Amino acid sequence: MSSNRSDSAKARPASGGSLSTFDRPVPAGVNAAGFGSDVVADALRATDISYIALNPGASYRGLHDSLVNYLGNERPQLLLCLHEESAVAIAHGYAKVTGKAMAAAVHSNVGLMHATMAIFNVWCDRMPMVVLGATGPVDAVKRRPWIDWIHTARDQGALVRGYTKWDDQPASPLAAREAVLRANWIANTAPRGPTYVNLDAEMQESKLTDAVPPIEAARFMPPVENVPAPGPIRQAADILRNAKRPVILAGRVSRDLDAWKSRIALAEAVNARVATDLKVAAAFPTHHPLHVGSPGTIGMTSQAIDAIREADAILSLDWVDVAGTLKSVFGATVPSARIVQVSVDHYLHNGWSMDYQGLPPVDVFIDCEPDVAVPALLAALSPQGSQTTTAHKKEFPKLTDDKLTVDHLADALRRAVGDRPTSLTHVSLSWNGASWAFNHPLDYLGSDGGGGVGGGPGISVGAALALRGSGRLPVAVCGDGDFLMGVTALWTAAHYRIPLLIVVANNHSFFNDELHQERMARMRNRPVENRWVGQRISEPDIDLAAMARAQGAQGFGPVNSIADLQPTFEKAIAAVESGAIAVVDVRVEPGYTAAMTAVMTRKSE
Ligand SMILES: Cc1ncc(C[n+]2csc(CCOP(=O)(O)OP(=O)(O)O)c2C)c(N)n1
Ligand SMILES: [Mg+2]
Repeated sequence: MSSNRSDSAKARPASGGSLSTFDRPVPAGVNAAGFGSDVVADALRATDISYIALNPGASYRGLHDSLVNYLGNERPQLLLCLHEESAVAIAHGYAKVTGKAMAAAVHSNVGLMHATMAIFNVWCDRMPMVVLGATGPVDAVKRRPWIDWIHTARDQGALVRGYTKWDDQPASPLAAREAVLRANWIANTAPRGPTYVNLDAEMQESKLTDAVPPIEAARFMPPVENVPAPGPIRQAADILRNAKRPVILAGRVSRDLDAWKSRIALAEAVNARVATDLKVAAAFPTHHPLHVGSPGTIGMTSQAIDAIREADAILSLDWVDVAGTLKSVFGATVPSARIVQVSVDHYLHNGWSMDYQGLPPVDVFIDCEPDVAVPALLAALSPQGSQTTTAHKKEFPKLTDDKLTVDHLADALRRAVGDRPTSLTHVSLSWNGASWAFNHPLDYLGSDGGGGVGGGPGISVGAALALRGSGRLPVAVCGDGDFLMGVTALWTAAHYRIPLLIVVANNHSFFNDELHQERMARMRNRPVENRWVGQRISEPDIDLAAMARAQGAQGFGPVNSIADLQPTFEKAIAAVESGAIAVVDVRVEPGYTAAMTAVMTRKSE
């Protein structure tokens, strides 16, 4: 396992920009910690957390005051959000770019309840985050009538304990300081994940009676450095060296460019074919000659399936679902290929959520992160130089249909973007992985992690925040259902001037579930024509561009014709480059890729 801090520093290509001119409080003249929550605020500053995305609440009014009037709303700075789900999603997107925890603050009980799905997304995506919560006074005598009682729970952390790495409800300011440092340390240490600190209102608001002894905070968040054991590295290198048809499943890896290059060098050294996945961020150049097929979210391309079927060795670099992938290729038969798994994910598995997936057969297990294992494997193989000479492929889907499809959307978007460095911060379920080339670890940031629809807009705002000043154009492609659930995250982007382009692949439907109804109908010999009932978002049509404008973004569309796509995207990109948030509503024909449709509509299962 590699270091939490040195890794995240390496993986942090963008400054995250500075929002320091926004929401400036008048100077309060406070220069010494006087209350419990001042100690918590000092601890948050010591963790180097830049921002706290929040929706406010009386349960943490003490901390809120400390952040504004004691720390002056800087390091960390508050980012107001209209919903707790977007507060957490914004911190999620920020972590996807930087590899480092941001914080989200949510009100007692109800705020945390709003936040839960987004926290689950963070957990499944293995992203670091510190979630700060609060509770009405634990001491019942101190509670205000009614409201403090409904907003106090005996064990609030139980709401999120199944999908956080650690939680605590510290009883004193010093214990709270320790909890904040520990929460940050645990969240940022691989396998990464969200942590939750619940701050008692009375503890926050209490006057300090004794001076707080200073501490050197960094000493309480030591970098965790693990190196792979030499034995498994040697065995894995032997397997790869002797394999005739090795396959690498490139899964959860960092945004570090050197690590990206190492993976290319490894694939080329053993002439391995490489599969990637849209569930996680870019892990390998999709147009490299060794990349098989194109990445998808559900269902693999036939080229990837064939490569895995023919493989005599499979190296999983923390692939999200090795067992499920093998099952989809071999059914119940256990493959004879030698399987090497590189992962630290097992340290996180618990009994609440099954996001750990099936148990795969593994011949050699390398207990560290892929970023550390790959250079070690390369060193053990000592390759004699690159074996690959073929040029990169430059193929994108052929456009035959005269109706406007998501492939047309992608084609026009690609042309409008041109050679600008671009980060896809999110893609819709209807996105075709073949329609975009990933050539850099920041070219694609992966999916929502937990399959929680509504995360796309917030995650994209957080990613765009982290990409400010990097010279990269943040572009999100959201489904209409996803956009509608998360649209108010745009207000935060507008308020803090975080430029971002969101393209809505608007098929007027929760289309994913139309396919599920189609499958049900097929299995039961009932009319598939009815699959749209209870799914279609029309009559009335929702004016998505107007919803964007209502949040302070620029709204474009609806775009109904193929010819209008590229010019509209060009205008929207110009708006983003002048500092705006732009949303383009594109009315697309419903449909998914052939691979995904095949998996979703087959008659069995
Ligand atoms: C919070 C949540 N509610 C419901 C679902 C079930 N669900 C999965 S995909 C989907 C449809 C999403 O619609 P949209 O974003 O428009 O994408 P489309 O399938 O239409 O391309 C739904 C409702 C979910 N995954 N998460
Ligand atoms: Mg839709």
